[in-house]
Amino acid sequence: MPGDIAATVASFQACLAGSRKVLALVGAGLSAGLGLATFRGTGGMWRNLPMIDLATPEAFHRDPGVVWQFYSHRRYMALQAEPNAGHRALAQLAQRWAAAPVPNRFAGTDSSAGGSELAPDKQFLTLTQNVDGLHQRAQHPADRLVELHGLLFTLRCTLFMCTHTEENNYKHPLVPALQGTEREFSRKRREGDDAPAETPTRSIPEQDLPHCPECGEGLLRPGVVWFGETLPFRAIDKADRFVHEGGGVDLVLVVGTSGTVWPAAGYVETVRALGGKVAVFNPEQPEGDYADWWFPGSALETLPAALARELGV
Ligand code: BV8
Repeated sequence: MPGDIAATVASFQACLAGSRKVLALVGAGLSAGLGLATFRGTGGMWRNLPMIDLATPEAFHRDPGVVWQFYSHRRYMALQAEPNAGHRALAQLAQRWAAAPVPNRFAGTDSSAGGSELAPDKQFLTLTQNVDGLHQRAQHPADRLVELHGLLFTLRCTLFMCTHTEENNYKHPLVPALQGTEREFSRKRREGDDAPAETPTRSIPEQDLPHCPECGEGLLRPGVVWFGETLPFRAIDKADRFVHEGGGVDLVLVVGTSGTVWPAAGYVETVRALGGKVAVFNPEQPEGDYADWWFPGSALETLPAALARELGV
């Protein structure tokens, strides 16, 4: 490891070891390379449709069939993927810190402090923007994971009066009409390639789309947060309390995210404004000077390497 990288890792690891409260904000880049497109990596396109235009209530209202083909494809790809070393490293940190109270930093300075009594546990929380379910499959403790934008495998009824929600629905295809969403052909015809230039989206009649088994009437939708929709209150509340209560966050790990989507991106700024340090795990160099450490390369390699000492590996 070249000297400057070794020094970067060593100073990061010293900060991590001395931290009581660490936050991770995770984006699509952590799952990149698992066949799961990032929102910007493929030019933010899916079958020549801008992803950001598909992840909206308006798109679903306009043509639920196209939106369901988009999400059925992503469900399928997420099911084909396996958690990587980056997912596992975060899960291991969350597991390890759950049982790792820190020695009272002020032990011995005040007899009433009880000397060797332990300060509150070291606290760790992952805020993920990813909806692919790979953190959970990496055994990330659920009480230290906040899915800011929901999950592909949660389904919700869209009928106003119906509250039907189902979690962990991994069925593929959800309905026969969504058969064929498994494969995504390249958008550009390669020389001599007989694959279609792109897989045209089909027009699917609404009655053939997933419907609510409870009310029998409502169309089901993916249980994700679309652009223009508010994040789940419980997610925001848990994230806000972690950042604002019980002492500031000492260090935030910014993993595989462009930091372009709000309010998720705002947590990094808040931690920094409250005096926390920032470590970025991304091939793209962070703009400006907000990062105290930058680990270029793929997070599935850089993150486990940076956490190795704390994980005792
Ligand atoms: C809301 C689920 C109230 C669906 C997603 C200010 C405050 C509040 C809201 C806004 C605001 N400004 C604008 C808004 C509106 C909007 C927004 O942020 N728009 C953006 C485009 C400007 N926010 C909202 O609508 C949110 N709702 O706040 O409600 C409200 C509403 C309207 C107006 C005001 C207030 C809801 C946002 C949630 C949207 N749902 N996902 C689905 O997945 O289909 S967002 C979706 O896109 C992802 O979840 C993710 O959050 C985002 C993509 O971001 P990234 O994960 O960072 O992925 P990206 O491709 O961008 O970057 C990948 C990065 O990885 C890159 O940096 C790349 O270099 C790096 N990388 C690549 N390979 C690797 C790697 N890194 C490491 N290793 C590698 N191998």
